[in-house]
Amino acid sequence: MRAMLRAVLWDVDGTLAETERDGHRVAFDRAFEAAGLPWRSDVDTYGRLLEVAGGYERLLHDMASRPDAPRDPVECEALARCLHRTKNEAYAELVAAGGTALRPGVRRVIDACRDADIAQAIVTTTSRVNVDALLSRAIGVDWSARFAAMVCAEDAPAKKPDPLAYEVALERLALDAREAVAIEDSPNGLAAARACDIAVLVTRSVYFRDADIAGAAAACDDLDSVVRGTFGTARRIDVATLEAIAFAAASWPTRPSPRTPAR
Ligand code: XBP
Ligand code: MG
Repeated sequence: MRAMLRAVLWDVDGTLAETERDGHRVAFDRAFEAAGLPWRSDVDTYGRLLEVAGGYERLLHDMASRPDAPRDPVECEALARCLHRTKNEAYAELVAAGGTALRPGVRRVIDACRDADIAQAIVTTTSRVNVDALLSRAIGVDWSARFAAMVCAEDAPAKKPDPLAYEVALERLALDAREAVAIEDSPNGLAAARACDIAVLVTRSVYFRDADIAGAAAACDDLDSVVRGTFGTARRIDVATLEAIAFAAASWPTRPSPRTPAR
């Protein structure tokens, strides 16, 4: 079956920029400090928490093991909401100050896809305001003109590895899974896209350098690096490489849709 690449679906955190290590982690610490809390996350500790997708959910998970966090669930959730809000404000300040540059090759591939008339979408568990803060700074105020669809936490409250965000993206783009390639950095993101039968290129971020990425169609250290996959090997990611990834993945057996009960 000949696959035609019609869309590239971009994860945000870890894929476009190292926003987890340099953005959200630092912003959480600033929120803790502003609230007079002694909690801090060093790079490794925060990395372990990334197993939980969603900043609010991650914070609640972290608070569950902190002896000085409120024990009452209502109090705990109220504090987490307040800290998460402050974290997002601090995140906006950090990215506006240029603390989270795009990863190598990201801008080049976004522009190449635009020039080749390949649709692009944002598919992320972070909220819209955070995507806007990051891309306004990294690309410019007109950044959203490059994207045909944007699926954020507000659009898909069930977070990766739940496939909802990718389901919504395919629906909004009116595309079949085999017409898209997702670019992801994390096992949760990979699982979400694969559950929809979308071919995934993994660009390994600092936190997931050694993660298990079984099921990925191809992988690279960043988009300017050598990429290897079922299609073969290429010097770096460009439109031809993305097309080759989609083409090779099209011969894989189709997976049942996650929302379609198995017969
Ligand atoms: C990664 C996430 C996000 C961020 C924090 O999203 O799990 O939750 O860590 O953002 P993705 P919020 O890799 O899908 O881009 O605090 O807004 O949740
Ligand atoms: Mg990610």
